[in-house]
Amino acid sequence: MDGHAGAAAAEVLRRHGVEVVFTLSGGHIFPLYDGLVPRGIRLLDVRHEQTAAFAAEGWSKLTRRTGVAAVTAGPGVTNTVSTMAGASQSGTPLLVLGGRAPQMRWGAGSLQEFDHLPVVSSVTRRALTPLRAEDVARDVEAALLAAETPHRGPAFVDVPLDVFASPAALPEGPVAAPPQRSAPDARDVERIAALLAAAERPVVMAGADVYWDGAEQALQRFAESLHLPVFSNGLGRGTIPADHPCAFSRARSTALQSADLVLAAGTPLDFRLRFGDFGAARVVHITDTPEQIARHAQLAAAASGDIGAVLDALTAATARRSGSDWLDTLRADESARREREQADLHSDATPIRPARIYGELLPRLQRDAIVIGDGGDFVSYAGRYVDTFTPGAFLDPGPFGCLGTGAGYAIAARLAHPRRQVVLLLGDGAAGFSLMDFDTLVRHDLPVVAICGNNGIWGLEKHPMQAFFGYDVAADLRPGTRYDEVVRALGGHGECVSDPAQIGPAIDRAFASGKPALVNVLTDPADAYPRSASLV
Ligand SMILES: Cc1ncc(C[n+]2csc(CCOP(=O)(O)OP(=O)(O)O)c2C)c(N)n1
Ligand SMILES: [Mg+2]
Repeated sequence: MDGHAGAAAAEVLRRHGVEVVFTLSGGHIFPLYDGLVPRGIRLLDVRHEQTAAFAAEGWSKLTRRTGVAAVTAGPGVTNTVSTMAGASQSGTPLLVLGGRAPQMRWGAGSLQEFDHLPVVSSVTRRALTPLRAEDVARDVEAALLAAETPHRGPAFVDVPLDVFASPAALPEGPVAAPPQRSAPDARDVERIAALLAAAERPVVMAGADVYWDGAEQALQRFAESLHLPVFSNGLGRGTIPADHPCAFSRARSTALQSADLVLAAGTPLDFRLRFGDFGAARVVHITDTPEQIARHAQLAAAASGDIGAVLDALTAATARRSGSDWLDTLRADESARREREQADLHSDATPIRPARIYGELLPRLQRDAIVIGDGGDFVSYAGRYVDTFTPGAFLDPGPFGCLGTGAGYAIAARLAHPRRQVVLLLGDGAAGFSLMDFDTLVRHDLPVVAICGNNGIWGLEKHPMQAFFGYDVAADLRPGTRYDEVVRALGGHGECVSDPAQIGPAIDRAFASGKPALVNVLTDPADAYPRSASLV
């Protein structure tokens, strides 16, 4: 059967290069399936809609193209709301297609009848319900464009079942594309160039939008030509390879303490960046759209536009700086801090310290390995220790911080990059959100290696609650739970480790198994990630 609105929607996806749609079945979206199958667009079916949505979001983050999830009416859609909220905060293009109860009986109480738009409107850039079959293709394309137009984000379309199944012509003619980006304002560029030329201790913070704008080469030219130290966060990691002479990570606090200029490119000035307050340092904000420029911070200057174009303009406009003393100072600090990590990375303590897991994992990681973090403290250690050398290779949940991204992101990573290592770092608490979707990894033959830092607690909550209140509640999990046996029962490979010397061999066996694998490492619940105490 073809020629219905489901086929028209599928044809829009095909014309926009969509290769895979992440889904969990429901009758309301059968017409869409029926349109996707003959077009060769893969349907990757999961065990929970949150995984479908996280997989689509992960696909976007890995490929810089819009990921698509299709979910059924009512609960199928509401199960994707957290993902849309996260994608809207992190500016990740995402299209969620929802089923919807039939329009002809709207209000009469059909199964799963629910008006999604009021719920999803605040977490999407565009949310549409086409009520005529001939409008479905137009609305799906409009949603895709809204998702892809900077600053990007999620978009949503739900189609009533009777509309989806009604006859509709296939879209024809030119495929719509997001609007051209405007060049940065020349006066903004000049002002920032003057600040840069005058700065003695400038610091660059590179965030996700450097990646989204494909500005990694421009960033490196900028850093090299002006001798600028670059730190990165979130998806900005890897935009400058960790071993680049201008790339730093451990020296961050030293750099921010002594900096006289902080130039944040493509990242919000949020909690990860001290809300844009760096003491005496002047602050410059470079964003992909004017709306992203921080209103809460005191800025010395700002510029917006295609981030690669802004950085290239700054490289051209800024008088040459020598500045290598500053780089040398930071390099010495960076190296000393890396040296001091060695003891923890090789600690023989039992119970196992989480850092030891990284001491074993890092030498086993290939340069372009994709590392995914889903958890609390265990993933904070990943953020500290894992060096990223290629763009789009370190996935964290972003500033929204939603637990449960793990299996979805891992599914997307294995699909997007079939030949690269995919390592999923899971807290034991986080594991509970998505472990059942190891079934999806097994059914679709998507081998990834998960390492579960199993401390038997919600560590990132337990330790701070102790620190603030002197006791804790609702923060304990069962010690030693065999998450590895869960994965085995689902058809994957499982390892359980409590001896530090066995971590490395277990990781090796997990990679060699060629199956979705989980290495369950029982770690010390007393080990708390050292962070400054603050509830805000
Ligand atoms: C969906 C969701 N629920 C709750 C939280 C709050 N939260 C953040 S970290 C964390 C603890 C995570 O525990 P675990 O995954 O075991 O990692 P650990 O800190 O123990 O290493 C919790 C509950 C959250 N960020 N997201
Ligand atoms: Mg835990």
